[in-house]
Amino acid sequence: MSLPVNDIRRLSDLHPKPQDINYQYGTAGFRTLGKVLDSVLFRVGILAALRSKKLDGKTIGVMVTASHNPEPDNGVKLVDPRGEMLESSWESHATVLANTPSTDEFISALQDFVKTTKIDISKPARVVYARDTRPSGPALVAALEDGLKAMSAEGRNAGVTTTPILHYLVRTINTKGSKESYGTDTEEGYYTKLSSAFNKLMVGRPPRPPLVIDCANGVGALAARVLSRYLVNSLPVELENTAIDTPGALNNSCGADFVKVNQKLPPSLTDLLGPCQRGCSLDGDADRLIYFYLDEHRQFHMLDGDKITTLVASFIVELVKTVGLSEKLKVGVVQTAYANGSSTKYLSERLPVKCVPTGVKHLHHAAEQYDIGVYFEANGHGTVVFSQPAQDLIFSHQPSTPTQLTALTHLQNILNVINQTVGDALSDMLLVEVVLAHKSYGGAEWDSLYTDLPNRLVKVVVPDRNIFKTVDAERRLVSPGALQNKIDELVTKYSEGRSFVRPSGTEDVVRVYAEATTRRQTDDLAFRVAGLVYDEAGGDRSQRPK
Ligand code: G16
Repeated sequence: MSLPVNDIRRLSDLHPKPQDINYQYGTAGFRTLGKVLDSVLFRVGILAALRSKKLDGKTIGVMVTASHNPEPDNGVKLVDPRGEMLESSWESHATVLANTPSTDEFISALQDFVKTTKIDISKPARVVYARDTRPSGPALVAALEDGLKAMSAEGRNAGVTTTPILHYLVRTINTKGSKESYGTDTEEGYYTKLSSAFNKLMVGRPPRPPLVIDCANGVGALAARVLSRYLVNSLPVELENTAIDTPGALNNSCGADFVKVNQKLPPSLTDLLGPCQRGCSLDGDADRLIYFYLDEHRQFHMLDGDKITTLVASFIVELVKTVGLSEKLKVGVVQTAYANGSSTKYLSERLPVKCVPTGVKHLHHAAEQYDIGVYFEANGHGTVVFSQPAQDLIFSHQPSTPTQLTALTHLQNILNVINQTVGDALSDMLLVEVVLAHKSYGGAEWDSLYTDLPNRLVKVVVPDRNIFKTVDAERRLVSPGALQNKIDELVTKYSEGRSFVRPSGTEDVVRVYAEATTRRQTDDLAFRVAGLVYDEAGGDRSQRPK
């Protein structure tokens, strides 16, 4: 059997590739302005069908979202059968196929690809897809559906939902009826699984003050609203920034990325959050989570992905120890270069810690090397993964004392609260709430585990970010030229100074991170490094960061 060339040609002609754009499957799939993604979505539909055929008809996921990016952006990412990110070797194929200029060249690239990858076209193709609330979403989904139609793939439209729910659906569909079954393959199955485990964990805990959830005016608002109905007796929540139909509102002065980068409350929450009250922000597709609280003087404190790692990893280690399984279940942590130096120091004194490049796909794979791997990027994107033997042990272990039995039951329920497929803001939020309730912590107690070094993230717009090449988990630059030496020299002038530079994989910018012992020094270091980056990349002098 060969590719349905006539159908592909007819439909591909409806989705021509713009001539002057070069697409790249980056940190989180293809991501750019929504209005230039039509051909990409059509081609991704075909690629998803081929990926499914290659994997013997397993269901592949496609999520249409640009997550934390501004509303005019959109994007698309593929999800592999266990709910994980697309295998990295296929990312370059995706980039090649998205960039072939004409329908004829696209078809010939497809034919080569099918041959070299040894794809059996006669196999079935199954794809489940969803989108976030962006206005460009419906047209992009229609283009994706044309790609599926061209391949006669079986498509399941999961509608408007969060990225993590789509990942959950992929895993549940593919494990249905097997001994690795992950739950019921519906949204309701997702809410029921997470909330029933959460509700069990909250039995007997004192009532919690309401949690304010900033939904970034995105799809998380819809999901949080549904989830809250399952939590009426366990967690009171107040949903804010839920204006999913207001043009321009998505991620605008709100959401997890805004809070993390600006290190302040979304202005819309200023009058809502009371002293000592905690809140959290989701991002545009609800896969990132940042917590915060106001102290008694109404001063803002952020609890980011590093703080979540510390809280969650410590709690899991404690439970494993109480159950008596410390020798058999090794807990480890994965971070990126963005992790605050204080968090890495605190964690490394207690647990194995690994540093990998940015992108949950890198963290996820590294975390899978542990029995229980806890990973969060500082930006709040992360989860906990349990190896299959670890899960089997947790569900088969026979406790010897009532205390062990209680801890084991908690561990089992925790496993079900966690969405192990990918970072999931709502699942992570429930996990954090469980730990806070069990430890009787408020924001201040949680925050006191270690003190963050002041840190600063700066974006630099340069003519070509691709000239920036990194090594050592993105902590060092090898290109351009002598820039790394200049950064090294600068950093020595700051007490506990650290800074690194990397090209973003989701925005057309270069990112600069800096930390030092004081806020002033940190800002100074960040802006000086940004200036070096700008000069080295040949930027226009008048736009140089100050
Ligand atoms: C995506 C990735 C994250 C990454 C972030 C920023 O998040 O899934 O792992 O940290 O982009 O990446 P970069 O610095 O390369 O732009 P999201 O929430 O936007 O999908």
